[in-house]
Amino acid sequence: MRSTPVVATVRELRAHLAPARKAGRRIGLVPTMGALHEGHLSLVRETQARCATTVVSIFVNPAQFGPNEDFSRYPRTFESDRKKLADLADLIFAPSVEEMYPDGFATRIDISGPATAGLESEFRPHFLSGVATVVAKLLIAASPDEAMFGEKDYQQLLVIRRLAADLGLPVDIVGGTTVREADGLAMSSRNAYLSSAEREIAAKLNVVLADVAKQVQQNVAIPMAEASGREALLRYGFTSVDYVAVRDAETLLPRDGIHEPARVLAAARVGSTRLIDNLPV
Ligand code: PAJ
Repeated sequence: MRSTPVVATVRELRAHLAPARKAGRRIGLVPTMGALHEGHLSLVRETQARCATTVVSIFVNPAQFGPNEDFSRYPRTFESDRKKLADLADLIFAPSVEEMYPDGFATRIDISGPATAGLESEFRPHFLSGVATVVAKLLIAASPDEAMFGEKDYQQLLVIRRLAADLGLPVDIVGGTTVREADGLAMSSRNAYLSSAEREIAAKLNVVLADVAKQVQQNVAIPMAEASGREALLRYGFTSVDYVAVRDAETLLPRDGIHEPARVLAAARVGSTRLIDNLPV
């Protein structure tokens, strides 16, 4: 097994990538916060299939966590992440907080408009601008030809597409399908927080989303389908529901017609663990 080299500074990252860039070989980046699971690895495999050089970044980004969120207890499993990436990635970029946010750091990227209207923005006001800020920094640091993000975090994916388009970043933003456990639960680093009783409840999230999607296909009015999804989650034992929403799949606005593709998205808590998921309608 070939272990993947690790760099911790932007300077080393650029030095490592310089030969590939000079030779015109395609570079792909997969940004992650570590605690890698099959969902992350599927993005790495897909990137590897298209690119000559695949970089995986591992950085638990403080800017995207709210003051009462799980930044300090977020799982950090670097050694096992590194093993999972052996033979799979060509380079790991694992910067420190000081490398990404040195003393005096004062820039924050704020994205307004439909992609950030409601949903995660309403319940995690720091989140999307924290993501946009770090992803912009990662894209500038690695200057990849493409970067891959999961549909699991659907609003995040749309915001990153907006960011790249608005800043004119010369990078293809590629979406990857959600990888699920056998019972349909979307893989997530946060699933590690769940007790076995909570884990059973969590598996209902995608079941409820599929049911809401089916109702919409059968022309049930959207507010009714959303309300029934919310009630179903509470009935199955979710502690609280932030949202169950049917939105336009491209703008994330409430749909004004029935013909545009739609997406059903939800965020709910089991105990103190917040889970999100989404499905196409
Ligand atoms: P993280 O939650 O570690 O996820 C890294 C990437 O893996 C994201 O693009 C996410 O959408 C994708 N991913 C997570 N679970 C997945 C699954 N079950 N199937 C497919 N892809 C999945 O998302 C972040 O980190 C951060 O916000 C980040 C983009 C790295 C910025 O800090």
